[in-house]
Amino acid sequence: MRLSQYFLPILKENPREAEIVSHRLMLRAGMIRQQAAGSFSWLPLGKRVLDKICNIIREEQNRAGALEILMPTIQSADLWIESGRYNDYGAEMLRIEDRHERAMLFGPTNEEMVTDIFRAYVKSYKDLPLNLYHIQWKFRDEVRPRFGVMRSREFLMKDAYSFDLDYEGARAAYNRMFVAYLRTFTRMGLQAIPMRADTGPIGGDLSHEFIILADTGESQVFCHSDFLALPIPDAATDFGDDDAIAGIVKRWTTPYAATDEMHDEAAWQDVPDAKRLSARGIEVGHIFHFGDKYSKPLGASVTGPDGKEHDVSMGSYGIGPSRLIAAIIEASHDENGIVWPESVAPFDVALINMKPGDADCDRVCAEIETVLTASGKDVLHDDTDQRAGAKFATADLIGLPWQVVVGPRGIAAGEVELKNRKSGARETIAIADIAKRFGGGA
Ligand code: P5A
Repeated sequence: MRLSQYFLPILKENPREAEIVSHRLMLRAGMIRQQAAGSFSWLPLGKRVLDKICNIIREEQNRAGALEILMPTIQSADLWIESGRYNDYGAEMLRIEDRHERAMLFGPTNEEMVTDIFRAYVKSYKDLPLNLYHIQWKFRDEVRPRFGVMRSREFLMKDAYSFDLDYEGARAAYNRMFVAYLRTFTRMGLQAIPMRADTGPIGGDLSHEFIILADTGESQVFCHSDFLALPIPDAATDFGDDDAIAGIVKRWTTPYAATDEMHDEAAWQDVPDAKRLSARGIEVGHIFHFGDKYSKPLGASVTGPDGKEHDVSMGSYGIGPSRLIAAIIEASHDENGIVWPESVAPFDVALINMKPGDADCDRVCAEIETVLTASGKDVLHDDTDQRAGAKFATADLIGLPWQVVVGPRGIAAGEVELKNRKSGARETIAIADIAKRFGGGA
């Protein structure tokens, strides 16, 4: 992609409204634009990151056996009246009336709607377990939308919903999502700690929040430092083996970890002083088991092996992809800008032409772009006539993992400069070796 043909509205000044670094950098790097309080447009660079995040989430949901669907954003109030949540949900729900004066709402979550899908089709325990998820926009009229996409009113959510015959099955489904979450966040370069959490308006008796430790986090959290060294389940994890999955969850729930609301001072005192981590945290995922809270009022039951009707046992499992982007930036930036982990970077390489218009520079840049693209790398080729300093500042700000700098002097020696954004390390490399260096052919 040539920068001269791209849409990257970089801001030179620090936007005054941004209180935390991720919000400031997302605005400055031209990733998002605020449209109203807590509502944002995603510009090309931001949209690329959002898509990468969603793809990682999707791969791990699918690996754990969940099936992707897509439900509408606008819901009828009827289902919420049936479940009993229509009044309980309160002012956070955006209520809408259509032209026939029917009560509608912009979905803050989808437990009711997915239970309605389930009850329409599934009648036998033989069709279980089932886990359906979607990645869809939600609206919550937050009292205090703030910190950009971290706490917005309209935000993206991956929400999965599991259906099982009994508690044992539901617990296995909960465990599968728990393990899928450990893999998901690790793949994004994050260290997420599962913590016992309050269930709030979703309800139920078992819930974990997945927390990224960061000074700008909104919640106070308490955990054992052993979490930082626990091994992450690998890609070969067998999600069909309930006992193995339960073993991983046991390991990840044994050391002490709790959010403020669930904090138990007595248990905390049992953690050795040197192992206590009391910090601020960002909630990037939240999973719930709530049994028959929705299946009972909505009549979602199946015939069991005993020939009797059973209200299915359910759970729901959320991740905030839009909030995740802010969390990743909070965890990975420096004074010059964002430092993207490779797995979620909008492009892999910033290719910087130091002298556009110079025939050799233009030719070598075009060749490198072709070669890198052929080896599967996404390249943002800065062919603009900005000053060198401005080009470097932009490349650092948008935080692509690699910068390839092409100038006339280097070309004369058959070389270009390669800079790693994270370490700052620079090396000169023969133009002929570029493809090999990035994992492509000779
Ligand atoms: C679980 C899936 C639920 O809504 N129902 C379906 C359950 N859980 S939750 O904890 O309320 O939200 C899930 C995740 O969504 C993100 N999130 C937000 N992101 C940005 N702005 C917001 N205002 C916001 N609210 C929730 C979080 O990542 C949360 O873990």
